[in-house]
Order: sequence, then C-alpha cells, then structure tokens
Amino acid sequence: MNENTKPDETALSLLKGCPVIRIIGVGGAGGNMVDELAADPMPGASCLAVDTDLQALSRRSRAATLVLGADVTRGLSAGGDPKIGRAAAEADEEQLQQWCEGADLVFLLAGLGGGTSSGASPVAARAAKTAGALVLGLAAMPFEFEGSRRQRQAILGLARLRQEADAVVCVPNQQVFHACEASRPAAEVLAAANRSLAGAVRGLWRLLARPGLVNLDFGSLRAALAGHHSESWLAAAEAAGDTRAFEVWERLSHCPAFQAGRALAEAESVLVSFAGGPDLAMMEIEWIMSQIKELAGNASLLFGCAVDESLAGRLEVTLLASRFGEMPAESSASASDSATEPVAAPTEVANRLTDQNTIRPRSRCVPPPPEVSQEKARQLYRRQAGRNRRKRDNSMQAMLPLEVFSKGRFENTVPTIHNGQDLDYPTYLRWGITLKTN
Ligand SMILES: Nc1nc2c(ncn2[C@@H]2O[C@H](COP(=O)(O)OP(=O)(O)OP(=O)(O)O)[C@@H](O)[C@H]2O)c(=O)[nH]1
Ligand SMILES: [Mg+2]
Repeated sequence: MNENTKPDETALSLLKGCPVIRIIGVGGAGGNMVDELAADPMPGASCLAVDTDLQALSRRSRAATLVLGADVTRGLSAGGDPKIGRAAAEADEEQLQQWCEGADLVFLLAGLGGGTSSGASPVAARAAKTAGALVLGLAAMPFEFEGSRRQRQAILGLARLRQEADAVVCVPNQQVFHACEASRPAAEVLAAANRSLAGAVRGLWRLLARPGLVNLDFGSLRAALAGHHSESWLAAAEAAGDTRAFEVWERLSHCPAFQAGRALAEAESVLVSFAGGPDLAMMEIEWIMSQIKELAGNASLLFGCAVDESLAGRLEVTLLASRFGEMPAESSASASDSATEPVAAPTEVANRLTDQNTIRPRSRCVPPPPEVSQEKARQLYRRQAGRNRRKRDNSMQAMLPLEVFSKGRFENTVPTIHNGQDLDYPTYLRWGITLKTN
C-alpha cells in the first residue's frame, strides 16, 4: 500500500455519529471513477484505487493505491483474464479487509469486463463484507462494440459480485450514447460517464453524512439492503428555477437507468435523496415522492433531504431502487471465468441491465409555462400528481399455467448472447411484458 492508503482517521473523528464510508475503485475504470471522487474530497469517506497494473496505479495522483497480487502479475495487469484478476485479489484479500475495517458502508466501483475488475471486484466485496460493512457495488458494463466475450466476462463478474455484495447497481456504458453526443472525444465521453457515477455516490454520501432537514439514517439503509444481494438502479438529476421539480422528474424518468419505470415497478426498496438550497419547498418533495409512490407500488420508501446554502435555487435528486435478489445459482458463479468456455446462462437481471431497448415513458405531466409563479407551479404539480394517481395501473403478472421441462441435451449448452441478451430466454421475460392468462 502507498503512504496515503490508511483512511483519514482525523476526518472520521470529526464525524462522530455519521457512517464511515470507504470507496474502492477496482481496475482501470474503477480507478478513474475513484479519481473523479477523490478530486473533491468528502469528509469521512476515504478512496482507494486497487489494480494489478502498477503503471496504471502510478498515474493515479488523487486516491490512495494498492497493487493487487504483485507476486501473481508482477504488476503487469491481468491482461483481460478474470482468473488472474481474482487470484491477484485473493493474494491480497487480507489487506483489502484491513482497509475496510471500521467502515459502515463500502462502495465498490468498477468497469466490468476487464480481467482485474471482473475477477477482483467480488473478492474485494467479500473482504469488505468480512470487515462488517454494508457493500454497494457500482458496475459499468462494456460498450456493445467491445464484443460478446467482454460482455460475457462482465455478466459473469456481475453474477459473482452480486453474490458477495449487498446490492449492485449496473450501468451499461452504452448509455453514454443516450446522454451525450457520440462525436465528442472518447476520453471526454468516458469522463462524463465517470462524473455521473461519482455524482450518484456523492449524492448518497451527502445524504448519509451531512446533517439535513430529514436525515436518512444509516441503520434504515442497512436494514433495507443488507443480505439481499439486490439488483439496484441508480438515477440522479438536477435542475434550477421555479419548475425544477417537474424538470428533475422529467430527467429522472428519461434516465436509461429508470428503464421506463420498470426499475420502480419491480423495486422492493426505494431510497430517494433530495438536496437543495434554503428555498427547497416541501411541496416539491411531496410532488416527486407522489410520482415515485405511484410507480413503486408496495416498495418500502426511504427518503432524506439535505439543505445546502451552495445549492440555492437548485434541486438535486438521487434515486436508488432495489429489487431483492433471486441469487444466481451457485453453479453460474462458480462456472469458468473464461468467456470462451461454456458458462451457465446469465440471469434475466443481467440481460435487462444490458438491454438498450427499453421504451421510454411518455411524459404524463404538462410543465407550467415559465411565467407562472412558484405558487401556481406548485398547485399545478399537485393537481397533476392527483390525476396521475387515479390513472395508476395495478396490473401484475398472473401465474401462467406453464409446464416446466428439462432442456435435455441443451441444458448445459453455450447461451446465444446478442448485445448482452440471452436470446434463448423468452422474449416476454426479457422485455418484461405481462401476458394475459385467459
Ligand atoms: N465508465 C467507464 N468505463 C470504462 C472506463 N475505462 C474502461 N471502461 C470500461 O471498463 C471495462 C474494463 O476496463 P478496465 O477497467 O480498464 O479493465 P481492468 O479491470 O483494468 O482489466 P485488466 O486491464 O484486464 O486487468 C472496459 O471494457 C470498458 O467497457 C472509464 O473510465 N469509465
Ligand atoms: Mg487494467
């Protein structure tokens, strides 16, 4: 470990009563994300970049660093092989665990698909769990152009990571094409993706560590997520001005992570973080929460709200929706690391996370014109919230009279993967379509 690797205990002691947060970036992409966060330090949160690649680590100027498995790779990276990434991390699992000792919450950031990220992230998650922390993974999935081998490595890495972590948020890198112009330089596009992930982590940190109007207490977060191996969705949006609540909701509901409302419809737990200046109005919170409640059905809703002078006139909302895991079968995660050998079919979860074909929701709200006063705008939000509530669709997938039968000699065949989707899996399940049973 380098000189600065030990978490900053002085900062921690200043924050008695606040959860201790550690952030680990695994591999090249994870290191970039952690660097982004370390650029603007968060009191009480310490950042560590871990990699098998010594050269890549030496370029990290902001976060503390740890070379994984120097005896395994001699600091020369895992070369795209998750087996090597995993062996390297296992060689230093004790160090990882020590670094996590005393932490309440550990964020693990990685771009899955690479050797180090796919192999070492689950080991780092296990180390953090052994140290007693709640572990939340944030995983970027490869671009479609990176090919099916990378995708499959990423999906296997994701399955393993979900087995070890309490919740994993998966963000397809392909989404950056929705978010910014494809003609922008590649480095800029990746930096924008990293900034957006870092922003979401910062939003959660702010909510947990800063005194707010309504504090989200860490105990409730732990109770909501611990041990569920959740599949989670994270979306963040901000806006300024009188109609900011409406705009934030528009942006959130057009976020690819929102999956056309499916993320909320399937969630068992939804955490919503509001941050704004002293002018943040209860009405704005109420209106956004009512939209969420309408879509999230029976999910348990947790929310917190922080007021920060520097956010005057602005509203920032971060939303974490979690669906508790059917865990992938042990066999799928203990299958081969290699993308060229047969592996068990990736989970429906992973398919949908890499599915780019989600249908965006039509906006069900009409924004007030700009000249409308703040009070009038709020009345409009309230009226629309009421109207939308009446339109709520309570339909649920009824049980189909299916006969379950073995796939016979096709049981252990290599799945047919296209753009991260297992085409052997029924389309209606992949696309979340509700079938009529009569
Ligand atoms: N969002 C984001 N994704 C990235 C970035 N850099 C790489 N990726 C993605 O992350 C995947 C893994 O890349 P790396 O993190 O460089 O791989 P690694 O874990 O270091 O693996 P090895 O070099 O094989 O040991 C890539 O396939 C890309 O899809 C980045 O800065 N941001
Ligand atoms: Mg690397």
